[in-house]
Amino acid sequence: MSENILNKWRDGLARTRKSTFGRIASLLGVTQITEETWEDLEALLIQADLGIETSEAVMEALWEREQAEGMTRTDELKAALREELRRLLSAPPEITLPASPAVILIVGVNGSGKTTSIAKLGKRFQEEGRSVIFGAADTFRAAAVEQLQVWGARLGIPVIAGQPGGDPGAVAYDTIQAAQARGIDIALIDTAGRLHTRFNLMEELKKVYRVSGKAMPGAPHHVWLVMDATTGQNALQQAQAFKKAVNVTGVILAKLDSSARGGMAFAIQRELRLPIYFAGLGEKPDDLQPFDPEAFIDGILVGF
Ligand SMILES: Nc1nc2c(ncn2[C@@H]2O[C@H](COP(=O)(O)OP(=O)(O)OP(=O)(O)O)[C@@H](O)[C@H]2O)c(=O)[nH]1
Ligand SMILES: [Mg+2]
Repeated sequence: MSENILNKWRDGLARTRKSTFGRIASLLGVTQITEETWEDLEALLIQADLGIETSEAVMEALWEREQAEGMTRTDELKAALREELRRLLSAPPEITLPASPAVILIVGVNGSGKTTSIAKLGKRFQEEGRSVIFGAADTFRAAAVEQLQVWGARLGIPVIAGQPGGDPGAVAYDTIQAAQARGIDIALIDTAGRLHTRFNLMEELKKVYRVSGKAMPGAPHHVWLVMDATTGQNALQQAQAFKKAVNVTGVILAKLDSSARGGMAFAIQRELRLPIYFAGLGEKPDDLQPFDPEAFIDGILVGF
């Protein structure tokens, strides 16, 4: 990986590194491991947003290693922790584009970063030489359509929009048809933010999903859930609800740069069993980076 990209990860993860994981680094200096070390470490992992289950799994793995390897010093424990954390993360699979257009539906709660992530994805796909179309199926707010249109104009990406207050399923349908008619490679469909607990809105999302399949058998080919890294453990419950409603195939973990507790990435992989395709490391278009476990670990644990 280029030094430039590694630095982007380090900059983006500075808050997480300096707060929770920084405290872990100070805890695991060069002393003897005591009962207190274990207690403090578990509390800090939970604070870092690994979630209780994932924190416990890490602690168990470390206890076993303490026995098996006869660890007595905190610096040995620190090295073991880095390895165990790394083992929790996998690189995402290569993004398959099984049809033309490949249809990607973007979902998530309000304000998680969906529309911005779509713009960033559009730019990235274009730079890879693929043609892109945006579908503004967030018909809830007129400003939402405008936001996507502004990005579309800036990037030279066509935007299909419906009537304000109109049927989001119809916009998805029209977007897929337009993509087919124009021979476009990738259709990115934006949806309105919705709370996972709102029954009607989740039903509406299911409808957008079904209607996409009517416009083109097999669509949507991907459903990416945009998660806000600053939300904390609530985000896991939200994700479970979205998984139940539509076939979520992966996560975009946005706003890692705004979060002091980037440990959610571990819980997403271990508890939700979803790949993280991209991480949002800032607001600029090229701040959306393919998720890279090595760069992530390096970014949160510099000095380990
Ligand atoms: N720092 C930072 N800000 C981000 C990132 N992604 C999105 N944002 C900001 O988060 C805010 C909300 O982003 P949107 O893309 O509008 O979120 P949304 O999910 O489309 O919101 P709704 O459509 O209202 O549900 C904006 O101010 C974005 O600039 C990120 O990775 N880092
Ligand atoms: Mg939006």
